[in-house]
Amino acid sequence: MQHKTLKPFPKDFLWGSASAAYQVEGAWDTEGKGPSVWDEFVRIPGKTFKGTNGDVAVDHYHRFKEDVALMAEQGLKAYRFSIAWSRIFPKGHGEVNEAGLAFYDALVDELVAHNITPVITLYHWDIPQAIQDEYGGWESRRIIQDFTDYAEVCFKRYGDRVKYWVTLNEQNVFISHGYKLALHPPGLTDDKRMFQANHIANLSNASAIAKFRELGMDGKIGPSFAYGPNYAIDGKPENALAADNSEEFNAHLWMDVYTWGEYPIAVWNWLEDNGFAPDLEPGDTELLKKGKPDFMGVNYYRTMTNAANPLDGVGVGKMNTTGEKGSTQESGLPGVYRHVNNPYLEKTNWDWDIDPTGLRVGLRRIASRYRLPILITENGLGEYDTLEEGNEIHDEYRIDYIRAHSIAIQEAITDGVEMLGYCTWSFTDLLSWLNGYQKRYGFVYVDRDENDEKELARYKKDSFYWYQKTIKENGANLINE
Ligand code: BGP
Repeated sequence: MQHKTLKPFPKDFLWGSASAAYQVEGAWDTEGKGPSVWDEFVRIPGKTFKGTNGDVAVDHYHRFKEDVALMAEQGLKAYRFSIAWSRIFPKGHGEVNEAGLAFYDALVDELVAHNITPVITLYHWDIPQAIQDEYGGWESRRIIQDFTDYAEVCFKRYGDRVKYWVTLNEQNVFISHGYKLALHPPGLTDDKRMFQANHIANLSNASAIAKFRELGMDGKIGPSFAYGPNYAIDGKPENALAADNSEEFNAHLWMDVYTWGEYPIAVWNWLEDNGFAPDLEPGDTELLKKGKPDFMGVNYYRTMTNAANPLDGVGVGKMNTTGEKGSTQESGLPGVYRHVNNPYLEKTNWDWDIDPTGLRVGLRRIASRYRLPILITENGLGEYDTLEEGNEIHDEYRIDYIRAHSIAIQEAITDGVEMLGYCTWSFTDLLSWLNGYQKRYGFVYVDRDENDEKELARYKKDSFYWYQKTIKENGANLINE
């Protein structure tokens, strides 16, 4: 629908930006931190682009004050970051590492002192290696208690200053990449184990939220979900059904469980028919139903376009992690859907469709289906940047991207969607898990690459100033520019 005028952004709209511990902190074995699964996984030859790792990353651990000063200069209203579980519990449970807690205390204090709202992600993919070794991590129900205990320590330590909490980041991604595609730890290709681990992650998510309620925490909590709304390639009914299938298998399978504690009917039926259904134990559904979030955290990068896929059709396809445009292979789920090229959309050099309208579509679908407010916890453009003379970076492509997506948010607000905020990915450049350092997302350029850490100097890109203006005007500049 088209509107004659757009509603303004709410006065307290959180114009923010985001990061994750492993991608920015470095200091991987500093001050008592235990190794996480990523610390080990990146050492396996061939797993990451040019063998990159987060040992140093962009050294945020030591430079967080400089980074927060830049956030303050930009006028950022919110900063979403994750806590590395193995800094707090080096072995995943048991003894707490006070130095780890103190680091995040200092970061939270620094943010609050600069009027930046902290948004804490409890889990952004870096489970302590010790519990992976001890009991198989997400494959054991023991993690439910360990994750809840870890969450409780964080709630109690930071809850006086932190009012926004994210439980699990992109459960759909770390589970599928970890247990089906072997692209993330623990590097498996086993559907049965994947759905089992996923169910246990669902229970862990619900248990942490239930603990938040039980403690009477003052604040809001929810998961961050990687949502790519699904289109059909055309009006052919089989393709429309494939798009519905993909929406069920790639979105409802998680968001229904988060909100209602129930698996979508057609997916559950398929899981049972194929022998992949996770073990449901007595009390599971009750626990899942206690996990209703206060908001849906949404990480939006792209839409997916679908066509029918026969039972002997396309399965797993290679992803583009090199930045060679056009190197992504087609993928799908045989008998369910096939992701196909959308000829209407421009793509990034990593073959991700650029689709601001898709964001509006997605926000509306979530608002209507789940009746929850939405916090965009990630959205941004991963591209090559060029450092030019005078340490300038002219990233007008990123400005265009963020502007277009911000307008889509404003349109969704005008459609009636309740929006809490918009955290772009990312504030500084950082390590892209599989794509090295050359795929950049930040407002702030960090001078390092795959081969050389250099001085890790920070330089403001043109997008830094553009977002600064947007925040200052609370988005009033967007449609007039
Ligand atoms: C999300 C992750 C982020 C970030 C982002 C960009 O899936 O939550 O941690 O990495 O995607 O993805 P990439 O780094 O693969 O370009």
